[in-house]
Amino acid sequence: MLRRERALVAAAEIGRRIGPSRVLTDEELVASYAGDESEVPPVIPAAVVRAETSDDVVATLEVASQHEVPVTPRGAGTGKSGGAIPDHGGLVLATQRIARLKQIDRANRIAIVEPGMITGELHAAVEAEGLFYPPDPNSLESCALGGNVAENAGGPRAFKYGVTREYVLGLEAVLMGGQRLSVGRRTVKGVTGYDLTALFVGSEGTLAVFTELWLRLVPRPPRTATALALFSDAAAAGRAVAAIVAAGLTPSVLELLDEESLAAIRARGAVPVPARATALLLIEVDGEAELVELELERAAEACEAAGAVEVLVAQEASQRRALWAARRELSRSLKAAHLHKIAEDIVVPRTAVPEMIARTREIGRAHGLVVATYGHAGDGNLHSNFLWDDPSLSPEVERAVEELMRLAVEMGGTLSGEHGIGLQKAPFLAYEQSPQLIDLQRQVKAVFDPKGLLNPGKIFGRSGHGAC
Ligand code: 2HG
Ligand code: ZN
Repeated sequence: MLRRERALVAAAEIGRRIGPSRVLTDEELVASYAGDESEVPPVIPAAVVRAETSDDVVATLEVASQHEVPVTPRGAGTGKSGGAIPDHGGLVLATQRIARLKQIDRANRIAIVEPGMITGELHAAVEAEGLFYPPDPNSLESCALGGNVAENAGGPRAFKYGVTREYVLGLEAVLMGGQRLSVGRRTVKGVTGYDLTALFVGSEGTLAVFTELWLRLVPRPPRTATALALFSDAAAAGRAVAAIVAAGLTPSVLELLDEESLAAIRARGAVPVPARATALLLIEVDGEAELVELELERAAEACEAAGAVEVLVAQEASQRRALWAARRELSRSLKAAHLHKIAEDIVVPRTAVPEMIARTREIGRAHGLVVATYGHAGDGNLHSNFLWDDPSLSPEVERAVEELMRLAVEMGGTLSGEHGIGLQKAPFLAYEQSPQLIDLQRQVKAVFDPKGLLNPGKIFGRSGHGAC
Protein backbone atom coordinates (compact mmCIF):
# COMPACT_ATOMS: atom_id res chain seq x y z
CA MET A 1 0.00 0.00 0.00
CA LEU A 2 1.23 3.50 -0.78
CA ARG A 3 2.41 5.66 2.07
CA ARG A 4 -0.47 8.15 1.77
CA GLU A 5 -3.09 5.40 1.54
CA ARG A 6 -1.64 3.74 4.64
CA ALA A 7 -1.89 7.05 6.49
CA LEU A 8 -5.52 7.47 5.44
CA VAL A 9 -6.37 3.95 6.61
CA ALA A 10 -4.76 4.74 9.98
CA ALA A 11 -6.59 8.09 10.14
CA ALA A 12 -9.93 6.35 9.56
CA GLU A 13 -9.20 3.86 12.33
CA ILE A 14 -8.19 6.65 14.71
CA GLY A 15 -11.43 8.45 13.79
CA ARG A 16 -13.42 5.37 14.75
CA ARG A 17 -11.68 5.27 18.13
CA ILE A 18 -11.74 8.93 19.14
CA GLY A 19 -14.55 10.34 17.00
CA PRO A 20 -14.35 11.29 13.32
CA SER A 21 -14.71 15.03 14.00
CA ARG A 22 -11.24 14.98 15.57
CA VAL A 23 -9.59 13.69 12.42
CA LEU A 24 -9.25 15.99 9.39
CA THR A 25 -8.70 14.76 5.86
CA ASP A 26 -10.25 17.64 3.97
CA GLU A 27 -7.47 19.02 1.76
CA GLU A 28 -8.00 22.67 2.59
CA LEU A 29 -8.11 22.07 6.35
CA VAL A 30 -5.15 19.73 6.29
CA ALA A 31 -3.11 22.26 4.29
CA SER A 32 -3.18 24.68 7.20
CA TYR A 33 -1.05 22.20 9.18
CA ALA A 34 1.66 22.05 6.52
CA GLY A 35 4.05 24.77 7.66
CA ASP A 36 5.42 26.68 10.61
CA GLU A 37 7.13 30.07 11.03
CA SER A 38 10.47 28.93 9.61
CA GLU A 39 11.58 29.36 6.01
CA VAL A 40 11.33 25.60 5.42
CA PRO A 41 8.83 24.87 2.62
CA PRO A 42 5.52 23.44 3.89
CA VAL A 43 4.55 19.79 3.31
CA ILE A 44 0.90 18.77 3.35
CA PRO A 45 0.18 15.73 5.59
CA ALA A 46 -2.30 13.00 4.63
CA ALA A 47 -4.45 13.75 7.69
CA VAL A 48 -4.48 15.71 10.93
CA VAL A 49 -5.57 14.44 14.33
CA ARG A 50 -6.79 17.27 16.54
CA ALA A 51 -6.43 15.57 19.90
CA GLU A 52 -8.62 16.80 22.73
CA THR A 53 -7.49 14.42 25.48
CA SER A 54 -4.45 12.37 26.36
CA ASP A 55 -6.46 9.27 25.39
CA ASP A 56 -6.65 10.70 21.85
CA VAL A 57 -2.86 10.96 21.82
CA VAL A 58 -2.54 7.35 23.00
CA ALA A 59 -4.95 6.13 20.31
CA THR A 60 -3.15 8.07 17.57
CA LEU A 61 0.31 6.84 18.47
CA GLU A 62 -0.89 3.26 18.92
CA VAL A 63 -2.71 3.05 15.58
CA ALA A 64 -0.06 4.98 13.63
CA SER A 65 2.61 2.66 14.98
CA GLN A 66 0.63 -0.45 14.00
CA HIS A 67 0.27 0.91 10.45
CA GLU A 68 3.86 2.20 10.35
CA VAL A 69 2.71 5.73 9.59
CA PRO A 70 4.90 8.72 10.50
CA VAL A 71 3.50 11.21 13.01
CA THR A 72 4.54 14.83 13.35
CA PRO A 73 3.51 16.39 16.68
CA ARG A 74 2.46 20.02 16.53
CA GLY A 75 1.84 22.68 19.16
CA ALA A 76 0.81 26.12 17.90
CA GLY A 77 2.99 25.95 14.77
CA THR A 78 5.12 28.98 15.70
CA GLY A 79 8.44 27.12 15.51
CA LYS A 80 11.39 28.59 13.63
CA SER A 81 13.30 25.53 12.47
CA GLY A 82 10.72 23.41 10.67
CA GLY A 83 10.18 21.07 13.65
CA ALA A 84 6.42 20.82 13.06
CA ILE A 85 6.61 20.30 9.30
CA PRO A 86 5.40 16.81 8.33
CA ASP A 87 8.09 16.35 5.73
CA HIS A 88 7.56 12.57 5.60
CA GLY A 89 3.81 13.06 5.08
CA GLY A 90 1.69 10.82 7.30
CA LEU A 91 -0.23 12.31 10.20
CA VAL A 92 0.06 15.58 12.07
CA LEU A 93 -0.88 15.17 15.73
CA ALA A 94 -2.03 18.60 16.94
CA THR A 95 -2.13 19.04 20.72
CA GLN A 96 -3.41 22.63 20.69
CA ARG A 97 -6.81 21.59 22.04
CA ILE A 98 -5.35 19.84 25.08
CA ALA A 99 -4.94 23.16 26.79
CA ARG A 100 -6.22 23.23 30.36
CA LEU A 101 -4.51 24.98 33.22
CA LYS A 102 -5.02 22.24 35.79
CA GLN A 103 -3.48 23.75 38.90
CA ILE A 104 -1.44 26.60 40.31
CA ASP A 105 -0.01 25.52 43.66
CA ARG A 106 1.33 28.58 45.47
CA ALA A 107 2.90 26.80 48.42
CA ASN A 108 4.79 24.34 46.23
CA ARG A 109 5.32 26.93 43.46
CA ILE A 110 4.27 24.63 40.68
CA ALA A 111 1.81 24.86 37.80
CA ILE A 112 0.29 21.80 36.17
CA VAL A 113 -0.69 22.55 32.61
CA GLU A 114 -1.58 20.81 29.41
CA PRO A 115 0.65 21.25 26.35
CA GLY A 116 -1.73 23.34 24.22
CA MET A 117 -1.92 26.19 26.72
CA ILE A 118 -0.62 29.48 25.30
CA THR A 119 2.52 30.66 27.10
CA GLY A 120 1.29 34.25 27.59
CA GLU A 121 -1.89 32.92 29.20
CA LEU A 122 0.13 31.00 31.77
CA HIS A 123 2.14 34.18 32.47
CA ALA A 124 -1.05 36.13 33.18
CA ALA A 125 -2.57 33.37 35.32
CA VAL A 126 0.45 32.87 37.57
CA GLU A 127 1.21 36.59 37.84
CA ALA A 128 -2.32 37.14 39.15
CA GLU A 129 -1.29 34.81 42.01
CA GLY A 130 1.95 36.69 42.72
CA LEU A 131 4.03 34.08 40.88
CA PHE A 132 6.18 34.13 37.76
CA TYR A 133 6.95 31.75 34.88
CA PRO A 134 10.08 33.29 33.34
CA PRO A 135 10.50 31.69 29.87
CA ASP A 136 9.24 34.31 27.41
CA PRO A 137 9.79 33.42 23.74
CA ASN A 138 8.86 36.42 21.65
CA SER A 139 5.88 34.57 20.18
CA LEU A 140 4.43 34.21 23.69
CA GLU A 141 1.02 35.51 22.65
CA SER A 142 0.60 32.65 20.20
CA CYS A 143 3.03 29.83 21.05
CA ALA A 144 2.05 26.80 23.13
CA LEU A 145 3.85 25.47 26.20
CA GLY A 146 4.14 21.96 24.72
CA GLY A 147 6.07 23.42 21.78
CA ASN A 148 8.21 25.51 24.15
CA VAL A 149 9.16 22.37 26.06
CA ALA A 150 9.79 20.38 22.87
CA GLU A 151 12.16 23.10 21.62
CA ASN A 152 13.54 24.16 25.02
CA ALA A 153 12.50 27.70 24.14
CA GLY A 154 14.28 30.74 25.52
CA GLY A 155 13.44 34.41 25.10
CA PRO A 156 14.78 37.72 26.45
CA ARG A 157 14.44 36.86 30.14
CA ALA A 158 16.58 33.73 29.74
CA PHE A 159 19.57 35.96 30.50
CA LYS A 160 18.67 36.13 34.20
CA TYR A 161 16.28 33.22 34.60
CA GLY A 162 17.48 30.56 32.18
CA VAL A 163 15.56 28.67 29.50
CA THR A 164 12.49 26.40 29.60
CA ARG A 165 14.45 23.35 30.77
CA GLU A 166 15.09 25.04 34.11
CA TYR A 167 11.35 25.21 34.75
CA VAL A 168 10.22 21.71 33.81
CA LEU A 169 10.18 19.47 36.86
CA GLY A 170 8.46 16.61 35.15
CA LEU A 171 5.85 15.67 32.60
CA GLU A 172 3.50 13.07 31.27
CA ALA A 173 4.14 11.81 27.78
CA VAL A 174 3.07 9.16 25.32
CA LEU A 175 5.56 7.13 23.30
CA MET A 176 5.18 6.07 19.68
CA GLY A 177 3.16 2.86 20.13
CA GLY A 178 0.87 4.47 22.70
CA GLN A 179 2.62 3.74 26.03
CA ARG A 180 2.04 6.40 28.68
CA LEU A 181 4.98 7.58 30.74
CA SER A 182 5.36 9.81 33.81
CA VAL A 183 8.81 11.35 33.94
CA GLY A 184 10.49 13.47 36.60
CA ARG A 185 8.91 14.83 39.76
CA ARG A 186 6.66 17.46 41.25
CA THR A 187 9.06 18.31 44.06
CA VAL A 188 11.74 20.99 44.13
CA LYS A 189 14.50 18.42 44.48
CA GLY A 190 14.78 14.87 43.16
CA VAL A 191 17.59 12.77 41.70
CA THR A 192 15.98 9.39 41.23
CA GLY A 193 17.24 7.64 38.12
CA TYR A 194 18.41 9.23 34.89
CA ASP A 195 17.14 12.74 34.21
CA LEU A 196 14.81 11.83 31.38
CA THR A 197 12.91 15.08 31.86
CA ALA A 198 16.01 16.97 30.76
CA LEU A 199 16.30 14.63 27.77
CA PHE A 200 12.67 15.15 26.74
CA VAL A 201 12.95 18.94 27.00
CA GLY A 202 14.41 20.07 23.70
CA SER A 203 13.90 16.68 22.01
CA GLU A 204 11.96 18.45 19.24
CA GLY A 205 9.06 16.02 19.20
CA THR A 206 11.27 13.09 18.24
CA LEU A 207 11.01 11.03 21.45
CA ALA A 208 7.48 11.41 22.83
CA VAL A 209 4.35 13.56 22.75
CA PHE A 210 3.66 15.51 25.94
CA THR A 211 0.23 15.46 27.53
CA GLU A 212 0.89 17.24 30.84
CA LEU A 213 3.67 19.51 32.11
CA TRP A 214 4.73 20.15 35.70
CA LEU A 215 6.29 23.57 35.72
CA ARG A 216 8.34 25.30 38.39
CA LEU A 217 7.34 28.84 39.30
CA VAL A 218 9.21 31.61 41.12
CA PRO A 219 7.91 34.67 43.01
CA ARG A 220 6.84 37.53 40.78
CA PRO A 221 9.45 40.30 40.91
CA PRO A 222 7.87 43.34 42.58
CA ARG A 223 9.30 45.89 40.18
CA THR A 224 10.76 46.06 36.66
CA ALA A 225 12.61 49.00 35.13
CA THR A 226 13.57 49.42 31.49
CA ALA A 227 16.22 51.47 29.71
CA LEU A 228 17.44 51.95 26.17
CA ALA A 229 21.15 52.49 25.68
CA LEU A 230 21.88 54.11 22.32
CA PHE A 231 25.14 53.47 20.51
CA SER A 232 26.69 54.68 17.30
CA ASP A 233 28.01 51.21 16.46
CA ALA A 234 27.00 47.65 17.20
CA ALA A 235 30.47 46.61 18.38
CA ALA A 236 30.29 49.15 21.21
CA ALA A 237 26.85 47.82 22.18
CA GLY A 238 28.33 44.31 22.21
CA ARG A 239 31.21 45.46 24.41
CA ALA A 240 28.71 47.05 26.82
CA VAL A 241 27.01 43.67 27.26
CA ALA A 242 30.27 42.08 28.45
CA ALA A 243 31.01 45.14 30.63
CA ILE A 244 27.62 44.91 32.37
CA VAL A 245 28.18 41.25 33.19
CA ALA A 246 31.80 41.84 34.24
CA ALA A 247 30.51 44.53 36.64
CA GLY A 248 28.62 41.76 38.47
CA LEU A 249 25.17 42.89 37.32
CA THR A 250 22.40 40.53 36.21
CA PRO A 251 19.68 42.45 34.42
CA SER A 252 16.66 40.33 33.51
CA VAL A 253 17.05 41.32 29.85
CA LEU A 254 20.00 42.42 27.70
CA GLU A 255 18.83 42.62 24.11
CA LEU A 256 20.87 44.06 21.25
CA LEU A 257 19.53 45.50 18.00
CA ASP A 258 21.80 46.55 15.13
CA GLU A 259 21.29 49.28 12.53
CA GLU A 260 19.20 47.24 10.08
CA SER A 261 16.94 46.01 12.89
CA LEU A 262 16.43 49.59 14.06
CA ALA A 263 15.57 50.60 10.50
CA ALA A 264 12.80 47.97 10.47
CA ILE A 265 11.43 49.28 13.76
CA ARG A 266 11.57 52.88 12.50
CA ALA A 267 9.77 51.83 9.32
CA ARG A 268 6.93 50.45 11.43
CA GLY A 269 6.82 53.77 13.29
CA ALA A 270 5.51 52.29 16.54
CA VAL A 271 8.46 53.45 18.68
CA PRO A 272 10.46 56.63 18.07
CA VAL A 273 14.07 55.43 17.95
CA PRO A 274 16.36 58.50 18.00
CA ALA A 275 18.12 59.00 14.67
CA ARG A 276 21.56 59.17 16.31
CA ALA A 277 21.30 55.51 17.38
CA THR A 278 22.71 52.94 14.97
CA ALA A 279 22.63 50.21 17.61
CA LEU A 280 20.70 49.78 20.78
CA LEU A 281 20.67 47.77 23.98
CA LEU A 282 17.32 47.12 25.59
CA ILE A 283 18.05 46.60 29.27
CA GLU A 284 15.58 45.50 31.88
CA VAL A 285 16.19 45.02 35.58
CA ASP A 286 13.74 43.39 37.97
CA GLY A 287 13.59 42.81 41.71
CA GLU A 288 12.99 44.91 44.85
CA ALA A 289 12.21 48.56 44.01
CA GLU A 290 15.27 50.16 45.69
CA LEU A 291 17.70 47.69 44.15
CA VAL A 292 16.19 47.96 40.69
CA GLU A 293 16.91 51.69 40.40
CA LEU A 294 20.46 51.18 41.61
CA GLU A 295 21.18 48.29 39.27
CA LEU A 296 19.78 50.12 36.27
CA GLU A 297 21.97 53.11 37.09
CA ARG A 298 25.06 50.89 37.28
CA ALA A 299 24.16 49.22 33.98
CA ALA A 300 23.76 52.69 32.42
CA GLU A 301 27.22 53.67 33.69
CA ALA A 302 28.73 50.53 32.18
CA CYS A 303 27.07 51.41 28.85
CA GLU A 304 28.38 54.96 28.94
CA ALA A 305 31.88 53.72 29.72
CA ALA A 306 31.60 51.38 26.70
CA GLY A 307 30.68 54.32 24.45
CA ALA A 308 26.87 54.73 24.64
CA VAL A 309 25.80 58.08 23.24
CA GLU A 310 22.80 58.21 25.55
CA VAL A 311 20.83 56.06 27.98
CA LEU A 312 17.07 56.65 28.11
CA VAL A 313 15.03 55.25 30.99
CA ALA A 314 11.39 54.35 30.21
CA GLN A 315 9.31 56.54 32.50
CA GLU A 316 5.87 55.11 31.89
CA ALA A 317 4.40 51.65 31.60
CA SER A 318 3.03 52.64 28.19
CA GLN A 319 6.57 53.38 26.89
CA ARG A 320 7.70 49.97 28.13
CA ARG A 321 4.78 48.25 26.46
CA ALA A 322 5.46 50.03 23.16
CA LEU A 323 9.13 49.03 23.29
CA TRP A 324 8.30 45.40 23.87
CA ALA A 325 5.66 45.38 21.18
CA ALA A 326 8.27 46.69 18.72
CA ARG A 327 10.85 44.14 19.86
CA ARG A 328 8.43 41.23 19.73
CA GLU A 329 7.34 42.26 16.23
CA LEU A 330 10.88 42.65 14.95
CA SER A 331 11.02 39.34 13.11
CA ARG A 332 7.79 40.23 11.28
CA SER A 333 8.94 43.82 10.65
CA LEU A 334 12.08 42.56 8.94
CA LYS A 335 10.02 40.14 6.89
CA ALA A 336 7.81 43.02 5.80
CA ALA A 337 10.84 45.04 4.66
CA HIS A 338 12.26 42.38 2.30
CA LEU A 339 10.87 39.69 0.04
CA HIS A 340 13.01 36.98 1.63
CA LYS A 341 14.44 36.50 5.09
CA ILE A 342 16.27 33.68 6.77
CA ALA A 343 16.77 33.85 10.52
CA GLU A 344 19.42 31.93 12.41
CA ASP A 345 19.94 31.76 16.14
CA ILE A 346 23.55 31.00 16.76
CA VAL A 347 25.22 31.43 20.15
CA VAL A 348 28.79 32.54 20.83
CA PRO A 349 30.54 33.37 24.09
CA ARG A 350 29.20 36.82 25.03
CA THR A 351 32.68 38.36 24.76
CA ALA A 352 32.69 37.31 21.08
CA VAL A 353 29.45 39.16 20.27
CA PRO A 354 31.11 42.27 18.72
CA GLU A 355 33.33 40.14 16.45
CA MET A 356 30.42 37.86 15.50
CA ILE A 357 28.27 40.82 14.49
CA ALA A 358 31.06 42.31 12.36
CA ARG A 359 31.92 39.00 10.67
CA THR A 360 28.26 38.21 9.96
CA ARG A 361 28.02 41.56 8.19
CA GLU A 362 31.11 40.64 6.15
CA ILE A 363 29.55 37.31 5.17
CA GLY A 364 26.41 39.12 4.04
CA ARG A 365 28.39 41.71 2.06
CA ALA A 366 30.43 39.02 0.30
CA HIS A 367 27.21 37.34 -0.89
CA GLY A 368 25.25 40.49 -1.75
CA LEU A 369 22.82 40.10 1.16
CA VAL A 370 21.48 42.55 3.72
CA VAL A 371 22.22 41.50 7.30
CA ALA A 372 20.20 42.34 10.38
CA THR A 373 21.52 41.03 13.69
CA TYR A 374 19.58 41.27 16.89
CA GLY A 375 18.73 39.17 19.86
CA HIS A 376 19.60 37.96 23.29
CA ALA A 377 23.11 39.38 23.44
CA GLY A 378 23.41 38.80 27.17
CA ASP A 379 23.42 35.07 26.38
CA GLY A 380 25.54 35.55 23.25
CA ASN A 381 22.44 34.33 21.35
CA LEU A 382 22.16 36.30 18.11
CA HIS A 383 19.42 36.20 15.51
CA SER A 384 21.50 36.75 12.41
CA ASN A 385 19.08 37.47 9.60
CA PHE A 386 20.00 37.41 5.92
CA LEU A 387 17.57 39.49 3.87
CA TRP A 388 17.20 39.69 0.09
CA ASP A 389 14.73 40.61 -2.61
CA ASP A 390 16.21 39.01 -5.72
CA PRO A 391 15.26 35.29 -5.83
CA SER A 392 18.34 34.49 -7.91
CA LEU A 393 20.42 35.12 -4.78
CA SER A 394 19.19 31.87 -3.16
CA PRO A 395 22.45 29.93 -3.79
CA GLU A 396 24.38 32.82 -2.21
CA VAL A 397 22.11 32.60 0.84
CA GLU A 398 22.84 28.90 1.19
CA ARG A 399 26.56 29.60 1.15
CA ALA A 400 26.21 32.50 3.59
CA VAL A 401 24.25 30.34 6.05
CA GLU A 402 26.83 27.58 5.80
CA GLU A 403 29.66 30.04 6.49
CA LEU A 404 27.76 31.49 9.42
CA MET A 405 27.23 28.05 10.96
CA ARG A 406 30.90 27.15 10.59
CA LEU A 407 31.94 30.49 12.06
CA ALA A 408 29.68 30.16 15.11
CA VAL A 409 31.19 26.76 15.92
CA GLU A 410 34.74 28.00 15.20
CA MET A 411 34.22 30.84 17.64
CA GLY A 412 33.36 28.40 20.43
CA GLY A 413 29.64 28.65 19.91
CA THR A 414 26.67 26.52 18.92
CA LEU A 415 24.22 26.24 16.02
CA SER A 416 21.03 27.04 17.92
CA GLY A 417 20.26 28.80 21.15
CA GLU A 418 16.51 28.41 21.24
CA HIS A 419 14.87 27.62 17.89
CA GLY A 420 16.11 24.03 17.66
CA ILE A 421 17.75 22.10 14.83
CA GLY A 422 14.55 20.82 13.18
CA LEU A 423 14.90 20.51 9.43
CA GLN A 424 16.53 23.87 8.88
CA LYS A 425 19.81 23.20 10.67
CA ALA A 426 19.98 19.42 10.35
CA PRO A 427 22.53 19.64 7.49
CA PHE A 428 24.95 21.43 9.83
CA LEU A 429 24.77 19.13 12.86
CA ALA A 430 28.12 17.55 12.04
CA TYR A 431 29.84 20.96 12.13
CA GLU A 432 29.34 20.93 15.88
CA GLN A 433 29.01 17.31 16.97
CA SER A 434 31.26 14.30 16.40
CA PRO A 435 30.00 11.29 14.41
CA GLN A 436 30.10 9.25 17.65
CA LEU A 437 27.92 11.75 19.46
CA ILE A 438 25.42 11.93 16.62
CA ASP A 439 25.30 8.15 16.44
CA LEU A 440 24.75 7.87 20.19
CA GLN A 441 21.82 10.26 19.95
CA ARG A 442 20.34 8.25 17.08
CA GLN A 443 20.56 5.18 19.29
CA VAL A 444 18.74 7.06 22.07
CA LYS A 445 16.04 7.99 19.57
CA ALA A 446 15.73 4.32 18.54
CA VAL A 447 15.15 3.24 22.16
CA PHE A 448 12.07 5.44 22.36
CA ASP A 449 10.94 5.06 18.76
CA PRO A 450 12.45 1.90 17.23
CA LYS A 451 10.61 2.26 13.92
CA GLY A 452 11.68 5.90 13.50
CA LEU A 453 8.12 7.11 13.03
CA LEU A 454 7.91 10.04 15.44
CA ASN A 455 8.82 13.35 13.80
CA PRO A 456 11.16 11.73 11.32
CA GLY A 457 13.79 13.85 9.60
CA LYS A 458 14.20 16.29 12.48
CA ILE A 459 17.57 16.98 14.11
CA PHE A 460 19.45 14.23 12.21
CA GLY A 461 18.21 15.00 8.70
CA ARG A 462 16.38 12.85 6.23
CA SER A 463 18.76 9.88 6.27
CA GLY A 464 18.66 9.70 10.06
CA HIS A 465 15.44 7.74 10.42
CA GLY A 466 14.14 4.66 8.81
CA ALA A 467 10.62 5.99 8.55
CA CYS A 468 8.38 4.71 5.83
C1 2HG B 1 13.03 36.62 18.62
O1 2HG B 1 13.87 36.67 19.53
C2 2HG B 1 12.62 35.27 18.11
O2 2HG B 1 12.45 37.61 18.17
C3 2HG B 1 12.54 35.20 16.58
O3 2HG B 1 13.42 34.25 18.62
C4 2HG B 1 13.78 35.51 15.86
O4 2HG B 1 12.80 35.09 13.70
C5 2HG B 1 13.67 35.67 14.33
O5 2HG B 1 14.48 36.41 13.77
ZN1 ZN C 1 14.83 34.95 20.11
